[in-house]
This record gives sequence, C-alpha cells and structure tokens, in this order.
Amino acid sequence: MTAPANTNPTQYSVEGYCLFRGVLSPEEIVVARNHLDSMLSSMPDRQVVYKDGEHKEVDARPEYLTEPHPRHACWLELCRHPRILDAVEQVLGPNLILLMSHLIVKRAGDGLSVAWHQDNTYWHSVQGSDVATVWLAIDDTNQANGCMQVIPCTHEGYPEMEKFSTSGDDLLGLTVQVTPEMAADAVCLEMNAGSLSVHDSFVLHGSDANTSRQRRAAYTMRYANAETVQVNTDEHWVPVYLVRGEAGKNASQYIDIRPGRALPAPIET
Ligand SMILES: O=C(O)CCC(=O)C(=O)O
Repeated sequence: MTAPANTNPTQYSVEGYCLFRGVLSPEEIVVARNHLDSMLSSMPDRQVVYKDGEHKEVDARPEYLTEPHPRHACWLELCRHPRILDAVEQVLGPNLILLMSHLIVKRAGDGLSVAWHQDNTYWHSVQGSDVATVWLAIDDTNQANGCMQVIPCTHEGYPEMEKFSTSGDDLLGLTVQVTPEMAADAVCLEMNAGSLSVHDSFVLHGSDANTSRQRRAAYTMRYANAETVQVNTDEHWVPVYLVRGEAGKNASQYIDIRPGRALPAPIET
C-alpha cells in the first residue's frame, strides 16, 4: 500500500482534525480485530477507571480498555506502524513520541456516549499544543453506531474550557458547555475499518451512544511532537516511547522503539 492520502492537507491546522482513508489493509484489520476479540473474551468483571474527575471501581465495560500498548506487543507494534506514523508526521512533523493509547469499544445496542470534551485538560503531565490523537476504526463506523464527532475550528487560540459533571451514563462523566449553535457545526467522522482520523488535543469532540446492531470498535493512539512538547514522565502513568525521528534533549526519558529496534518486554501497568 502507498502512503495514506490526507483528504485535505490543510484541514488539520485550520479545523483541528483530518481523515486518512484506507491506511490499514483489510488483512491488517482482521489481525487487530482478532487481538481485540481475545482481550474482550478475558475482560475482568470490575475495573478501575478515571471518571467524574477521579479514579473509581466500576463494572467493566469494553469502552475502558485503556493503555493496552505497554502490556501487549501487538498494540505497541500498531502504534509504530509506518503508514500510521506517515499520517501523524503530516500533522505533527517528523519527530514523534507516543504518549498513550485506548481501545474504545461500543457494544451493539449498548455503547456509552462520550460527552463533548477536549483531551488536553485530562493530561496534566503533558505540556504543549502539538499533541494529536489517531482514531483508528477497527469496525466500520457511522452515526448509528456512535462514530466520533468533531466541532471544527474549536481548537483555535487553544482555549482550555471548564469541565462539568454530566451525572449521566457516559464514558467520561464530565463535559464542557457546548451551545446548540456550536453543536450544529459538528461533523460525523464516518469511515470504514482501516481508515483513521487525527484530531488536535484541544478540538471539541465526542460521540453518541451506540443504539445500532453493529459494534463500534476503535483504537486511539496519542502522539506528540518530540521537540515542542514536554512530558513529566514521573507523573505520566505509562512509559513514553520515541517512535520516529529524534527526541532531542529529552531522549533519556523515552523508550526508543523506532524502526529496527526490538520492542521492550510487555509490562504490567
Ligand atoms: O471514541 C469516541 O467516541 C471518542 C474518542 C475520544 O474522545 C478521543 O479519542 O479522544
């Protein structure tokens, strides 16, 4: 496969997100889906999650499969997949670190919504604005099964918005205030499995519950520009990995998994 074509090369800086279609082949997606299915089959009954601004134990749900990459080589390998990194490089530049990842699976007919939010306000160990999330579709995703939605251009000026409790049954338990006029501008990021979107860590985004008969699974991988973004690795809850280019003065804080390097042994987090 050739390098992914950005559907609109300037869209990321102007609107805060962009799409790359057909990045992973159908065969690669089957492999990822099989790994996911095997994780789902061994999910515990209870889970500690970060919700309503605190860590709490809840009934386990497949929306909360956080940080699989340090524990499973298959997900770490995906985080350094050359075609995924080619897409990230187009928006963040050539020097890239991997900060976090999260499998978000909305079961058919029972998938949690994700209230409007900005990512950056959840990541206090990360300083800087050149931070982006790759949202890789493992299943086909559309409005009915709760595809992600973005409000374009809301990253402009990099405002940090206040969070409020939703008191509802949603993934985060928190939201920011979005007026009906702002919500009317939202764009549904419908795509086939193997395609991905990239969104800025300040842009407003969220998704509806899955009320359809089709599962919606996605793998989110969070990257930053290694030169302009600082990570307090003492406070950060998972290792930070150098995946492409140079890490500069912070190199000693990161695990080097650039092409050709062996992956480190899986760790318990
Ligand atoms: O998967 C979703 O619906 C929301 C994803 C999200 O909020 C994120 O990737 O930051």
